[in-house]
Amino acid sequence: EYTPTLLDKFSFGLWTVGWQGVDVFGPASRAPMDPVEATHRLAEIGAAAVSFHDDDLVPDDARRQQTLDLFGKALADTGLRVEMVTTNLFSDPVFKEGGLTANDRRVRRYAMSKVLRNIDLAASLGAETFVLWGGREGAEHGAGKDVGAALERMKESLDHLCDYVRDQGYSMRFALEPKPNEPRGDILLPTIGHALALISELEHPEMVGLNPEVGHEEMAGLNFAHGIAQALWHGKLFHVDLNGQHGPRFDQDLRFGAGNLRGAFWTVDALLGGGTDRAYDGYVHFDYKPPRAEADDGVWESARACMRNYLILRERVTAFRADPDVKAALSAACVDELAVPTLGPEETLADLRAEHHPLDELATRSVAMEALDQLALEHLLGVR
Ligand code: GLT
Ligand code: MN
Ligand code: MN
Ligand code: MN
Repeated sequence: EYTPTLLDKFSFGLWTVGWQGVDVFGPASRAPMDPVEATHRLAEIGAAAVSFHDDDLVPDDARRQQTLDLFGKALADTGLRVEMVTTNLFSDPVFKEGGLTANDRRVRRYAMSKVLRNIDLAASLGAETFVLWGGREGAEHGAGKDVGAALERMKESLDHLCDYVRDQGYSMRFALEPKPNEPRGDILLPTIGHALALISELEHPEMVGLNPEVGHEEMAGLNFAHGIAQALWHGKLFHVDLNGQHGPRFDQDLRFGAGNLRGAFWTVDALLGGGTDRAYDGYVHFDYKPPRAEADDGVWESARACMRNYLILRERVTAFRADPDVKAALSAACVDELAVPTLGPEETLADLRAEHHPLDELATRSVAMEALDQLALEHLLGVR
């Protein structure tokens, strides 16, 4: 039990298990990992798919075709798919002041060309989701960035990219990944809500959705389960990055389940629809970093643990939702009633203004939420 199957649709970025442990205070603590080896190991432990940045897989242009041939063979040998691809617009110092929204127009033109080239690669490998994480799209200073102009350039880029995908006939959608800060002091499109608002300004909003990451929302003190529930409601949860985080501090990228465990429980619940039919049906993608102190054994232990923790939490969440005591507690808390429109079909605003509102009763009523939450906690703790 808790053994992943292909139906679980688990996916990992090559950059996750491949992270060498470079951080702000020190160089790599682990040797580079060959993408072919990573693909085989991920298949062995039960992943269904992989994702990558251009720079993870084909950093070296001279060896590009050779690398792609070897990777293609690894995919064929293991049966893993490439479900998502993304472009690194953050490591190269040319992107130090941004990629698609750099003040310097030459940088923006290079960034676009890098994305376009990588979209072709993504399409050739059958990836249907293209993530855009704008880690360097932002600022450290007040007057250094015209935020409105930067958003215009982001819109311009996305409009062109959508046109390109349509013109090529690729079956591919874009997923924006919000993050509040790090590496820039302040990043544009810092949260799920900011990114959703930008999407509504695009020429092809149906082609652009989100790839929210647990830690990124929690760095901003936000409730990730609520964030993805809203994204689902908008039909915009195109992809997801699961990992762990301990509250507002640097981006920890812990394995899924570590850090805010209660948040992870509600995250899995939200992905399963939170008791509604608004469930997520895409790949369950882990974007975490095996801690720098670990050697190779710890890398694979943490990768296995991401999936295992997801499966354990899925079991707990499913048991919580199926528990008759929980169903009774949900109804005591009137959770279903929120689905009933405030105004009845035959009613007018005058009706509700004219009616008697029982304020004393409303002010003193029980909301019965503590009992409901305690049931959730007991399911999470494994005592029910
Ligand atoms: C980088 C970042 C992640 C993003 C990746 C996609 S890049 O590793 O920390 O959160 O998902 O570009
Ligand atoms: Mn168009
Ligand atoms: Mn992160
Ligand atoms: Mn991510």
